[in-house]
Amino acid sequence: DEGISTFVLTDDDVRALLPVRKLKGHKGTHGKGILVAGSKGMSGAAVLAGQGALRSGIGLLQIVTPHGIAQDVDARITEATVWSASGEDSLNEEAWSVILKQAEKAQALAVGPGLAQNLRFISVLDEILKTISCPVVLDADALNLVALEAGLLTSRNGRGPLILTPHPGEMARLCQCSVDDVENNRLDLAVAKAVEWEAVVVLKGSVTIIASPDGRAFFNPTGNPGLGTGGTGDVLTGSILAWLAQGVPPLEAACLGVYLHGKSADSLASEYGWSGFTALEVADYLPKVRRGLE
Ligand code: NPW
Ligand code: AMP
Ligand code: MG
Repeated sequence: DEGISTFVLTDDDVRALLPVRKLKGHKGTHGKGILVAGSKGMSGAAVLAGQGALRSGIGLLQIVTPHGIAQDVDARITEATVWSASGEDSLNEEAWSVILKQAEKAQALAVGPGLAQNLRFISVLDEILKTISCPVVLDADALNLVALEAGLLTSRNGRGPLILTPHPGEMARLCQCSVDDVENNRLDLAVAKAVEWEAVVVLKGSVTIIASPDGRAFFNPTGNPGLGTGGTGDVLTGSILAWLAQGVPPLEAACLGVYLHGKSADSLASEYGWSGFTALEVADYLPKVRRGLE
């Protein structure tokens, strides 16, 4: 559209964004990220986001998840540390103390995959938006909860950088419109909301749009319908968390995460076609596509 500067991401763009590892780099220098995710029946979302982060090279991953599933998540994701926080089936407002304590020592925070919609968690989201200074990614149920509380995104007094990763259904809830309204107006809506919310908006779908709060938009050419299967969005959230933790700036971390996630699915599709590969496989393939770009 007129007035909106648009770009199509390329291999060369993305190669230039990849962080370079130092010979003496260690897990501390590779960045610590906090993932707030999971609830009863959706512990898999925490595991998938966690694998997305680990396969994107995060130094240290700490998962905050409710008491009722913490043991399960801990057992299924060997490399992460797991913090059991307040709430039996889903996190409640008392989880804030654990999140704040962990976030003080982290480079990035991601909230939402499989979180469920416990209304008592809304106050925690408010605190996160107002007090956390590191970059924050909101996805899935964090977006659904934010959508229930008008003004949460616009009253945050610009703390840390914010990245939102809605699929069209979540974007419709955030904008209080229909999925058709979103799909018929993807570019304008993504950019308008990125500017309004002062956030990077990753509007997912068959051509994901990464909209910057400065009014630019980036189209992602990678990915295929094989990604239309449960858990792939959770993997993307973990991957973006990892790039942020490694010091990639917010807009660039979103572009890098989206592009490599799609390219991983494209590599899997060359073997399997457009169906039947899984979200976990998309995560597991990420280092190979990254390596292919270097
Ligand atoms: P429709 O049907 O077109 O009107 P929800 P969710 C729309 C967790 N997960 N293009 C579509 O609307 C997540 O992390 C846990 C167009 C559809 O009905 C969340 O916390 C897993 N429309 C929670 O589950 C694995 C699209 O949105 C609706 C669209 C709920 O998340 C799975 C569905 O969205 C899952 O990741 C598109 N491309 N995409 C686990 N293993 O633990 C979506 N829509 O109601 O927000 O449900 O995305 O499944
Ligand atoms: P979620 O709905 O949160 O699990 O996210 C789904 C992921 O799959 C997002 O990264 C979407 O961009 C991607 N995706 C879904 N359908 C397609 C499609 N037809 N083509 C490319 N990517 C897709
Ligand atoms: Mg999702």
